[in-house]
Amino acid sequence: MTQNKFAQKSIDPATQTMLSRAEQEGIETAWNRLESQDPQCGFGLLGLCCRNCNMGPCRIDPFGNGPERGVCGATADTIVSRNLLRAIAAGAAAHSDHGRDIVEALLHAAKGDAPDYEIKDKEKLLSLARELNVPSEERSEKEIAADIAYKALDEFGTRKGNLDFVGRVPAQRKNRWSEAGILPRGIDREIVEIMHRTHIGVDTDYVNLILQGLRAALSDGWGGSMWATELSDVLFGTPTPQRGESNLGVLKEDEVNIVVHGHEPTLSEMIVQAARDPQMIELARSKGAKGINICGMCCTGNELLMRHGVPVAGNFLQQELAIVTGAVEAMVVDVQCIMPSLTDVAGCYHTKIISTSPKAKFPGAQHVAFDEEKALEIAGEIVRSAVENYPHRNEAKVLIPSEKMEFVAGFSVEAIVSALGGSLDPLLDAIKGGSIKGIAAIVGCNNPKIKHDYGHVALAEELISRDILVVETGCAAIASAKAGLLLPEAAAKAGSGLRAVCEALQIPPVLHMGSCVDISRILVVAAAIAKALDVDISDLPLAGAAPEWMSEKAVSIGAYVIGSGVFTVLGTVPPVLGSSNVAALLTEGANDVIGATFAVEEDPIKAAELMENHINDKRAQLGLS
Ligand code: SF4
Ligand code: MSK
Repeated sequence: MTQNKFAQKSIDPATQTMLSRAEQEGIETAWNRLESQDPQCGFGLLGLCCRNCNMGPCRIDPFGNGPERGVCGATADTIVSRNLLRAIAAGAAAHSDHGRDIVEALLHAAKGDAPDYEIKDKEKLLSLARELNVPSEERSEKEIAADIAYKALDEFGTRKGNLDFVGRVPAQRKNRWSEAGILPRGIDREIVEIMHRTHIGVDTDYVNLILQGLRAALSDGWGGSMWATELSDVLFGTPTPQRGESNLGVLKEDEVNIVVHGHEPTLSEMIVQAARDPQMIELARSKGAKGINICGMCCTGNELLMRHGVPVAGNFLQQELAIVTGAVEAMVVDVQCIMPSLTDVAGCYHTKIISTSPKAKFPGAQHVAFDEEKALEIAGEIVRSAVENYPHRNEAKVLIPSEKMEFVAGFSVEAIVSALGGSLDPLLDAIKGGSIKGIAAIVGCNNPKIKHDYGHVALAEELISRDILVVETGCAAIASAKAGLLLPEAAAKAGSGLRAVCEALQIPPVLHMGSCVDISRILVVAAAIAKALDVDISDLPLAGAAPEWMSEKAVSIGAYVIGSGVFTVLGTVPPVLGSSNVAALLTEGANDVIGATFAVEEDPIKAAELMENHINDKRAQLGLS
């Protein structure tokens, strides 16, 4: 097998090495399974199949040679838009339920039921209290935190008319949402309403359906995700710039390797703490290991690296490959983006897959139920189980790729403001003066339909070379970390204007702003800049991209990003092409309603061109040279 074959699948040498190893060992990966699905269902790719009732399943013939309506009479427009909405509902539910878990953790901590958690960022707690009109004078932090947690819980089925954080958007944007009837009312309410309206015989008007999709997505971006971010900061600390290392080379040959994978920081924070316990380190030594190495994967990795500089072993498509190194004693998973195949891969090694959430169990995995009331004790049990597994490692099977790369991450809004000297003004001045043309957000997953990491890295490099500052989250940010773009030295790859700004501030040209839910941080920056200039977010020289997206969460993200007024380029085609009306609404018509649209472009260089053109148009409209 030539190395070349694997270079078609990923630009990352560590991934190429491990794909080759997996093939030698006869281990199936997502890439193999994608091939085995070929050709994928044409109706599914176009969004033209419906299973919403048992008169179906129905499908519409896109060429007009077969049925044009489902049994109930639903058209292609209805079926495509309903399918899209159900994806948004699932994505918004995933983010928002994560948010709810964080709210509940804060509430438990405030009530004294979760003694291992403390309020790390008191300043942020007080700032939220002011924003939300929670009294703080002569009250304990726990009392304030409990009130904030109750306010947050109210947001899920709110009776107040709209979400609290709608107060963060410029008036122009709020007015647009009101006029379009998409002001998000309550997080759960919008998701439930999608499920109602997409039931057989309810909403069949594709425009009306898509508007509800936008409203539900906004309740994710400005609700569920934003609460997850804000209260994670209160509980675990607001991120500040941290140095760390990324890629599979962070796994250690002579230490107990524990990979924490998924999304929620509640358990992984405790695992980091438990692994630092001298008694646990001593136990590891007694088993022949030199120490305990905690590494992150996907967004759990992002949460930990943002706050502790914990190394990150990889992004979504590397989860199976981490196990193929033969050097992982335990992969501890919570929720979201965990491949069901992990237990099969782990079955070929000594690796334990330990599931922890009652919401996500995996046949073949060991389940250790997480409980906030005994968080550190349970984390200790998990770490101990991994340590005791170390002697079962088969040295003959160990292959850890050498590749690892340093990064600087942890750019919360507060950290960016601090790097700028206390306000966003220097950034605004750089944008007004043209040394930075605009800001691009690159977010989202990996997808084996796109060469792994190529979509992210090529786009980021192209944008910075065009003097566009890049902000990233999720697996996109991990791709940039591995490629060395999260280092201040990467400014050498930027255009002269952006390079000068980065060098003056000692910041990378690509800023890692966190996990998937932390796209809310990007929304906050966008809203703050718009307010400072007294314009709508859609007037700003901003653009978004999801070059390798795959999850329903990414569908919700895309919808709330354009709903917030930011033009967004998708690198993989969403299943909407079965309805020319829906496709036209998303790529053109939406501009009249929300001032932003989607574009689809698989080639990252062409995507950068689209984004720069958009940014230049917005600059011209603002009268900037
Ligand atoms: Fe078919 Fe209509 Fe039922 Fe969908 S809702 S499966 S289109 S009959
Ligand atoms: S982990 S949703 S693969 S970014 Fe947030 Fe990565 Fe996408 Fe999951």
